[in-house]
Amino acid sequence: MIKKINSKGGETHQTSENQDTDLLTTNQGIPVSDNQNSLKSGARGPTLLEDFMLREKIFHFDHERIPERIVHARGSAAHGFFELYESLVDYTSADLFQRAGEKTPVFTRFSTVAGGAGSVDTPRDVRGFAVKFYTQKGNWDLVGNNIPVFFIQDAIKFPDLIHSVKMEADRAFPQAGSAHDTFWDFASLMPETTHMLMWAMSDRTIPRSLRTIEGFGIHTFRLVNAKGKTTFVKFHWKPKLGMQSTLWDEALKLQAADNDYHRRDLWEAIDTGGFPEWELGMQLFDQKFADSLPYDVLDSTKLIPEEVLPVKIVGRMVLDRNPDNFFAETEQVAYCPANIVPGIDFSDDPLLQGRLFSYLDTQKSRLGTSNFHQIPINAPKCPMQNFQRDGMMQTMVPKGRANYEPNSLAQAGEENGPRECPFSGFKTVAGRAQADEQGDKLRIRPASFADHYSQARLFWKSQTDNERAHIASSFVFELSKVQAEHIPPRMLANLRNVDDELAKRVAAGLALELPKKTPPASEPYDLPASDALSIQKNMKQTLEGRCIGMLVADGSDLQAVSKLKKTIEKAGATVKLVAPKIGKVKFSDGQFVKPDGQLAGTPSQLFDAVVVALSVEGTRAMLRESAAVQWIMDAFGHLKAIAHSPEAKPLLDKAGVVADAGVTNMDNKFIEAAAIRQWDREPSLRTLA
Ligand code: HDE
Repeated sequence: MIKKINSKGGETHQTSENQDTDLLTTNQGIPVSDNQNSLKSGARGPTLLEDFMLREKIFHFDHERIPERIVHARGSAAHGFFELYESLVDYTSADLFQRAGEKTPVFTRFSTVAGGAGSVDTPRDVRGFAVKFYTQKGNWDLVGNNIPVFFIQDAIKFPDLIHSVKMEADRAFPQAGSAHDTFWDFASLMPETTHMLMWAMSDRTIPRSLRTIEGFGIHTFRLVNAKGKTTFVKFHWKPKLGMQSTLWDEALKLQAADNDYHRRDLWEAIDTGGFPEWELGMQLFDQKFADSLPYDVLDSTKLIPEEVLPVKIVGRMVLDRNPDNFFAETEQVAYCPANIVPGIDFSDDPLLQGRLFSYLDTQKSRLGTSNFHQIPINAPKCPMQNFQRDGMMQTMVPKGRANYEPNSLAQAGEENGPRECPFSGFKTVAGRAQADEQGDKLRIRPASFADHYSQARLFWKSQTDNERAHIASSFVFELSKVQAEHIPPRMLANLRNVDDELAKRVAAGLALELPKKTPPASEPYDLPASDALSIQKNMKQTLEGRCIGMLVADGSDLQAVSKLKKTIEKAGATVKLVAPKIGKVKFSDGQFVKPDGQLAGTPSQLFDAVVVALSVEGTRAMLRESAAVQWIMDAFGHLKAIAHSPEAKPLLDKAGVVADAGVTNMDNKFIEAAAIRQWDREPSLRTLA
């Protein structure tokens, strides 16, 4: 119980009635008598240095921030579990993959790459997808992205890549975006980035929700079974809701509508019991299969199409609990690809090898101490003991003298500490992924990494017409922001190796001449198209997990609104009422209802489909309200289904809505239309490249 007291000076004191449990103290446990006023010499006099309570409070506040991650600074995370469908004992001895039905706790963090911790959620950017599995045999971190390939082949180029994409060094802009000179300068000089650029310019980098992205471990890893037999593996996460993205114009407007769009979406979904779920898949193969491929499985700019090697689904991850504290958990969590458990091993992928060093190193500078593994979110949930001692912020209190090994202290009746185990301990696989070319010390790229365009071409070929138009238009948008005139032609020259039509469309969009082709290091070849690479070919026609906005105003028909709302909710979506005033709406039958959002602050970008449920009187009022006209115009422009009451028709007309399959009455037709985007509408609305 808290009592409120107003003091003579007018400030509010809240004092606790239960002094045993609710007593405010300093960090030393000293009871605080006044949390409103500093210690002064006289009522209006100077503050005294003696005020240890003030100094402690301000001192701690001054140090609240820690260095943000150099990449992936902006992120959102949640707790959950991984559940195994079937034992993988034939492939791996990893404890979490042994027993069907077993659940392993996880903490999963999603992130953008380029922006700072306070940047927006919806720039065009790759999304990080990092999962910490707290297994009974130690922590395993699968630190991946939502794209199955990467920009570069060798870790030594990572600082260059990141410097080029982050805000430019002298001017500190642009924040969180690749549409600027230095990124395209670097990218166009590095043909190995081309495949990833195709993904980055596709709708994969403007997801609708973190709940609708795929995840990939990217590198080839190894599974090792109890007999020591190894199997190569590529990890995949498949979202239960299917993939879904936004449109570029929508993503841009979302930046204004809600900086925290993805963070809020994830939080609210978990908070209201709509737990996001992904299935874990594995592409499993052996050396013979790897040798049969025309590309190198150690090259992170290459993928193995699912049509060539199917993804075996082995379990599911459910995120069912929001963090208790953002800083303690989401900010302090320290993922590291080197956190690996017996039964899983690395490959010689030179990008992965560099990452094995980087993460541990960066955690030390971010978290300030080599004891960061003791922070609760990073600590394993299985027993942990060794002879490492001391260091800054040591919170464990090891007992006895045994801080070295071997020792014989047991013979003196003392604890002698833990010992290694040659059977259950982590053992590195002796074999190499590629048996040849080992031994010599060389700074060299293998010839098998030389082809930079064939899989970029595969990606282009595998998209729908509409997706291709989006990719070409993204290149146009990004390159149109490049001020140094020599850079776009160089990018076009590279794109000619991917596909001449793509290069021509981008050149036309920029009104530039098509330059001569960059001579490729290795002549690209054609691969069969892969449907799995397209978002639109894999979208689920469902309302599950989506959010529908309903525009209402005084005079709206509550019965019609309630009926449609119920049907939408039955189909798995949530409904939010948007009205001109947040306090209440007076429906036609005289009932008052409190809406969820105010019109000007709740634009239609926030919804997957919309309903305009206005009366004659409401329509008349909204015709004079630009936010209402814009609300409908954007929903139409973003290819969303729009249901409307007959009375709202004049407002739709004013917003330029033209009847099509996505414009319906407030009936079941809307449920069908709202499950997809109206892709056919797009060519009539904007000029795509
Ligand atoms: Fe990272 N990366 N990375 N990265 N990465 C970091 O570690 C690095 C790469 C990825 O939610 C940093 O703790 C190098 C590929 C994710 O906390 C840093 C190279 C993939 C996250 C680092 C790569 C990733 C990071 C910065 C090239 C997909 C966020 C802060 C060799 C497979 C994890 C930190 C989180 C974070 C280094 C390339 C994914 C600096 C050197 C490829 C999801 O250590």
